[in-house]
Amino acid sequence: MSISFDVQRTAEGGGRRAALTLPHGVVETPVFMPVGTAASVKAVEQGVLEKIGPENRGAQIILANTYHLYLRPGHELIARAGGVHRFMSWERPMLTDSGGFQVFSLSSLRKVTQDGVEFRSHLDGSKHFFSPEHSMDVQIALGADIAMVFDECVEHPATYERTRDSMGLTHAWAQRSKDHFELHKHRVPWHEALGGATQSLFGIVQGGMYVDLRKESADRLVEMDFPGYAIGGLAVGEPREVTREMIARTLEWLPKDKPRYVMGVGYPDEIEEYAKMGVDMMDCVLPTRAGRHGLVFARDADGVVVRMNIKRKEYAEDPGPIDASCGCMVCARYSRAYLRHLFVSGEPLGLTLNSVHNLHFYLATMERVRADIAGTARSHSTL
Ligand code: PRF
Ligand code: ZN
Repeated sequence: MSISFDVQRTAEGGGRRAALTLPHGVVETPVFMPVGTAASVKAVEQGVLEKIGPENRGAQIILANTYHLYLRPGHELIARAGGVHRFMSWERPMLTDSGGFQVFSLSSLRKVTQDGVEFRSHLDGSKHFFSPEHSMDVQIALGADIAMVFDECVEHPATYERTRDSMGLTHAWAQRSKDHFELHKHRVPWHEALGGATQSLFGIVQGGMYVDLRKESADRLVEMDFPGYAIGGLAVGEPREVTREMIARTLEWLPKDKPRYVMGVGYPDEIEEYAKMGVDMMDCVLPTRAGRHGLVFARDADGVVVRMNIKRKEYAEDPGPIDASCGCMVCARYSRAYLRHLFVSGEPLGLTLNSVHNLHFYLATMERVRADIAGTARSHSTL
């Protein structure tokens, strides 16, 4: 079987615990997916990635980017290496984003037509063209467990007309993505090795910050019948209450028996909040990117999330860990003073240790939410 989603418990706020079974393993949701843009979670080695998080269970699923891997080293090279799992030696589940969002945020001189997007590489300025069909071919060659439809994430702010037109394009591209994917999905590098399993293609709801467009987008995608749905176009500069409102409304219109994924969020308290509302999957560069900038997350005595800047002078002789309540391998061993020294000295190890701690913090946050959902649901059902 290529995908199944088994909801085990739903709590009062809408949060649910489920098991998402994919060709490369089972993912317990709600889940946070570390971002491994270029087939690497920056500064963190796969062996470490398999051990971070509560009880050393590691990251359950990671994300990679079609746009980056297509440009370098090339999807055909990765297919010849056996697919992205084997290429990077990561045997657990993976998801690839379609390239749509990255083309819009990273490349220059884009020309968007009904057919697709012409763009210049952020690496060398070379010209390329992505269509829904091409994104599917690239994602099938890469061979993640979950592929995403090719979409357009409208800029923020955008007028109603601009957002409606962009959403129309996204819907046409979603149908074309699905049609092409269904025809060619058996070409995934591990098709035969994994007993005829294939990738699963998720749809992406757009519609900007307009509730009626969001509803239209959700309805349209549900009609197309995907095995899972993402909510895209959020966390693009809008106030947090708007993000929450768009997620809350959109969740109502998406099927309860399929995974729901909010793309590119967020701060630790946000991922906790959205998971409790019923979001099953999230990804974000924040824990790793912040770590590489010397920002580490911790909880104060009340459990409230705080951000620490490890390079601050006040930590120069601080013998304590980043967060005494954190169970990660960094907090078990290294002092704030040492981490500050590494960061200030530009030692690569500093970037690694900050990233490992932050990823652990995110995975531990999600583990707590999963436990909370189980607890709430239990007490609720015994009332
Ligand atoms: N579409 C795709 N990837 C994304 C987004 C989107 O809208 C976002 C929006 N936050 C992040 N990543 N394909
Ligand atoms: Zn830690």
